[in-house]
Amino acid sequence: MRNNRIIKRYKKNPILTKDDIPYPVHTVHNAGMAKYQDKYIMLFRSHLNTGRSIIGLAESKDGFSFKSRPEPFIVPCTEGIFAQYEEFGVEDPRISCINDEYLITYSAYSRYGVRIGLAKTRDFVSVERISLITQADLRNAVLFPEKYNNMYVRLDRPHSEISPWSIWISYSPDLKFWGESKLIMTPMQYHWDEMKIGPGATPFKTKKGWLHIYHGVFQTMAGAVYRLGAALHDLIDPSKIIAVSDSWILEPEDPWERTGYVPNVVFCCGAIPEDDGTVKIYWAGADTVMCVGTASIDDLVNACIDNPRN
Ligand code: M1P
Repeated sequence: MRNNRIIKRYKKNPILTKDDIPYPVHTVHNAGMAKYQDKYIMLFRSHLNTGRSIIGLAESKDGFSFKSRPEPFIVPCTEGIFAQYEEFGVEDPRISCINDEYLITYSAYSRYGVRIGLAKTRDFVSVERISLITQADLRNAVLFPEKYNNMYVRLDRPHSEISPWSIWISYSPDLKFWGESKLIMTPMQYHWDEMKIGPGATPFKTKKGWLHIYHGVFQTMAGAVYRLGAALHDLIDPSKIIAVSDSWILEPEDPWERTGYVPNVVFCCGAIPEDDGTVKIYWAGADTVMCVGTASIDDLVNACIDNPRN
């Protein structure tokens, strides 16, 4: 039965856990992904045993077997404006490569709420902060890896007491000033993502549109369940959504997805499309470990087009 799933789980999941990290951490999760030179780069979040988070880096030649660097890659800044807004930690990185520059969005937590920080690297050795690109309270920001009308394009998810928590799009000429924001996708009532949705992996190009893997949340009597879904955005205008798969594409099933730091969570911040028409999708199980699976890109596109929601 499991073989019929769109996403085929890697048999040796989980692929990275706290036991693989050479410094003390409590979790390894919510990792942004990129290909750099001949390697897969995983920027993963870890809770420290204070409950606050830092971001580490692991590398792989094959996309399945990862080795962590000896030191974390991004820790809360201790100087200037970033220090004020990263006091409680840095979380959930996503990576987008534009013109050989790897742009990293991450959640910056402080007593003032959660903002989105933006940093860049060219070599995954040094990293430079660019700007805090939102005010509080926004999370789950990811950049498209191409400009549209000469503007950088961002998806994110503001929190609000009023609307269901939805996905918005914004544009920037310089990565610092963002605007023209509008809501482009909402949760669907009495559906697997009815409580809230949020941007997930960096969108990737297919023949039929930008494929975006997002997360959706359903509230049950036993707590929230986080699943993954797929949405197809227009290639010319990414604010236009062509279709959203009516069904989820991944739900918590394995023991390390159903129990852990936060039970019943699969959460994705990165996916790597390959030349053979498949995509490696990386997700965290229960906010605790990292997992990987593969899918045919056509199957994901068809899940949106052949079985769309209204
Ligand atoms: O615990 C599941 C996830 O909860 C939050 O995601 P969202 O903002 O969509 O509810 C985040 O804290 C995320 O890091 C976490 O994995």
